[in-house]
Amino acid sequence: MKKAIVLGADNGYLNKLETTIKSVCTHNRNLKFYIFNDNLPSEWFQVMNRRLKVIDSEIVNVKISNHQLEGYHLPSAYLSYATFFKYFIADFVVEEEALYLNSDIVVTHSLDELFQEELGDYWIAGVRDYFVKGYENRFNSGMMLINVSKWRQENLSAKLIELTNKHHQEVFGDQGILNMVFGENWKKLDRKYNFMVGLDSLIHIAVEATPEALSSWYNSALPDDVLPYIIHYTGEKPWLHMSQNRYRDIWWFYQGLDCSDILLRKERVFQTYQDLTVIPKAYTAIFTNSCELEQVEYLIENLPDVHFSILAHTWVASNIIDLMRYPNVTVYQQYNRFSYDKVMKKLDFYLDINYHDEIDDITNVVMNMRKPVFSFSNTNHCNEGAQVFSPTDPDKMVQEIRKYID
Ligand SMILES: [Mn+2]
Repeated sequence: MKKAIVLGADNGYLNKLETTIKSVCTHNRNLKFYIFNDNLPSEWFQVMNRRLKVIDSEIVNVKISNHQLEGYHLPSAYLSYATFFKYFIADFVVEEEALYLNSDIVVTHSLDELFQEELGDYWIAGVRDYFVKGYENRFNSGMMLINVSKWRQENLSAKLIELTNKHHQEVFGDQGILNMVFGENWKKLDRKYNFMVGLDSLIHIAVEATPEALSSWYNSALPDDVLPYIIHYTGEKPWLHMSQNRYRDIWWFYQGLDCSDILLRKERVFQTYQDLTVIPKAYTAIFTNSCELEQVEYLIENLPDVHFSILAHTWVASNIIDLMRYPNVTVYQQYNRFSYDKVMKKLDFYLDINYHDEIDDITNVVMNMRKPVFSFSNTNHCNEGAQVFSPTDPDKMVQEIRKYID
């Protein structure tokens, strides 16, 4: 039997929806997608159906245009009324169980194991929201393995609409209502089935921001050895240019895959996002609290095979953001621990070229890693150990860096 997968979306989310579908199809076949919507074009369904046939799969257009969902209060700006489409699952899905996925999710693994979970009398199987105190008993409604027969028998959609009419102002959207109805009667799954990264950039607001609390959350939020099977980009979305949540590159990997690569199961040339892009020859970084960086554009343009990461504790000025017009630049404003670790793990050399103070004792950290530091005489923060150049002769620095990386 085909695995039923339910997604809901509005037209503005079409390319996100496709990314989720492509990720599922990369690791699974024999699928039946139900797409709940009120404005997706029929042509899209025809094209998708033709493509999906190759992997014994199909897509169903569940059109629900007569609804009052748009009138419901949403707890945050990045949510769409489409999130309420999941209420109607049992009215349209004919299978006994179905996997519901938000469109800000990618699947990185076979779903066989998940579909083998016994649902018994549970309403759903899911993963609890957040990894911090106070949320232990609530599930996140972005991924649910749904007991469709039970939902149908109990005429759940009518119940949910009634409750939402009453409570939508005071609860956390559909998730609040579903938790209200299901109470404790949901099966807890391992978090690898709905690995949420929204707190990566919000944790300093969500918990008391002492260094101890942050570092204990950081350790508890790391995945357990394996890449999570289902990654959920709660909070900041990976398709926004400055968002910092983890696994951005994984979303972009699936976004960048050709349908034919997936469907025809071509010899997989592409395994990671890096395969789809240019792999840098070396990685460097600049930590700064100032928007003045000596000769930065000269260095970026003359070292096109070096990837530059610019990190700041603060919001950054527009002249720094605009450096992202170069493909070899990433800017992290208000950088978090995950970004710091990601950058430092790859670092080949450091550029001490920022004006004003040094932050995070960074040149010492880099020297302790036994990586070279390149400085200009007017920005040098090191007493010794750095290779210092004149700001009027940046080419000399470029040549020395070339010698080091070539
Ligand atoms: Mn979501």
